[in-house]
Amino acid sequence: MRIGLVGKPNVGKSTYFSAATLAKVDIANYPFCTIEANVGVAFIAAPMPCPCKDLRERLEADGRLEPVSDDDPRQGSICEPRTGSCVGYVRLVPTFLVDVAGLVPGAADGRGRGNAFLSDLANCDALIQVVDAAGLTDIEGNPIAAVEDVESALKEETSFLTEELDSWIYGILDDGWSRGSRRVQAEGDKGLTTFLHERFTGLGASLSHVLQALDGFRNQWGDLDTPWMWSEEKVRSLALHLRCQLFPIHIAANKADSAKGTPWNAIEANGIIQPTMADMELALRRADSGGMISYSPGGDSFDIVDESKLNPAQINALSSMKDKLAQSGGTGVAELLSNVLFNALDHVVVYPVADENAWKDSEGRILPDAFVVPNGIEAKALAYKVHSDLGDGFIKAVDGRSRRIVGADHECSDSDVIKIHAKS
Ligand SMILES: Nc1nc2c(ncn2[C@@H]2O[C@H](COP(=O)(O)OP(=O)(O)OP(=O)(O)O)[C@@H](O)[C@H]2O)c(=O)[nH]1
Ligand SMILES: [Mg+2]
Repeated sequence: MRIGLVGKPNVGKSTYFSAATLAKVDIANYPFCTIEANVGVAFIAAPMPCPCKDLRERLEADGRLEPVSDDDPRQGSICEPRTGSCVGYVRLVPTFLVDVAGLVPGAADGRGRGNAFLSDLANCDALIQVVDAAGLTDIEGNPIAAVEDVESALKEETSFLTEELDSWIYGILDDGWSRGSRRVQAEGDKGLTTFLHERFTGLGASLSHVLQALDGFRNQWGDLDTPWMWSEEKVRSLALHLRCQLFPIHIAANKADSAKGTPWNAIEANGIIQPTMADMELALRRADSGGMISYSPGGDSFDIVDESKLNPAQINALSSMKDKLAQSGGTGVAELLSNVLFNALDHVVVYPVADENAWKDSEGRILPDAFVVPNGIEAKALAYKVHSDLGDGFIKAVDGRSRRIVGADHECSDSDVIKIHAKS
């Protein structure tokens, strides 16, 4: 999974990116050979407790494991994650985050980084547009004063990105339109569906994206009838419906700590809108990895490890952050990523194992892998994600919780533990 951060200059994209990808050293051993400069790995808490919680309960009940001790640094977790970490059964799973620079007017016409910018966006599974909800600076770098002005600036900013995407998609559509409409003449509605699907696979379009976009379009315009006669307005509207499917845009209303009121309520988006405080998240994560405080991303509070080691300025800064955090219920940074990944994209976490009883891999490690996959993924498709050999040789799978044998089309759900049997 790849989530792109986009927005005009100075809104806090890089701050958000650093905060979200700043992992404690002990969890940052993700094995990527090459990773582009603006790509990082964010560790996100799985929505359900790690299955090592159930495993521990089972082992304790059998008298094979002592109950958790008060001073257990892992607060009961007994899994051995190959990537990420697990403390108190909160399993952290990796996702790619991309800081996509270069949102300037006219990208669709090749201005700025132009098509390079747009294809960066197309490579992402979801987009988060970071906006400056405090109105600290306008396009020229001047502060915006009135709340209504911030509201209209936010509306302008968000519609600016969607309009850029709309014109880009319109360009692609317009380019092949005569061929597309000929296919409708020859093959009917089905022709248009196939044409759109082919035309936009490069941008990640699935058949269901296209069908849903056409549904929305039909609701607005009625039957598809004679596309070769359509006005530019009508083709542009189809582009808009496609964009809503291909690029749902979630909004990080950043700098919420300095915002007057809740100007983000004025924004309309076909995605999640979440107030965020990226620089506070960055400060808290740094203080946490420096051992000054103990803070879990997404938390609404933190503990100071040893107050006697801090100077008065540090204590002041921390206590003011603590107040703001309590008021807002968290910085919103981790929460937004988690909502995008698990709610908007409807993904779940599945744990493949080699031993369905002990929930270990072939080397005896407990629940080493946590895969982020589409909800309801079939067992065989999961096998392919683990290894192509496992997919090719797929025989059957075993549900590690019920110990039931299941077939290739068994749909996996959140927090499943799955053993895959394959011919070797
Ligand atoms: N008050 C406040 N300031 C923030 C917040 N997040 C970031 N900033 C500040 O906003 C300024 C710009 O942050 P960057 O992360 O560099 O912004 P950017 O969007 O990456 O900017 P470009 O790379 O120039 O496009 C910095 O001074 C940050 O400290 C926040 O949540 N609250
Ligand atoms: Mg930046």
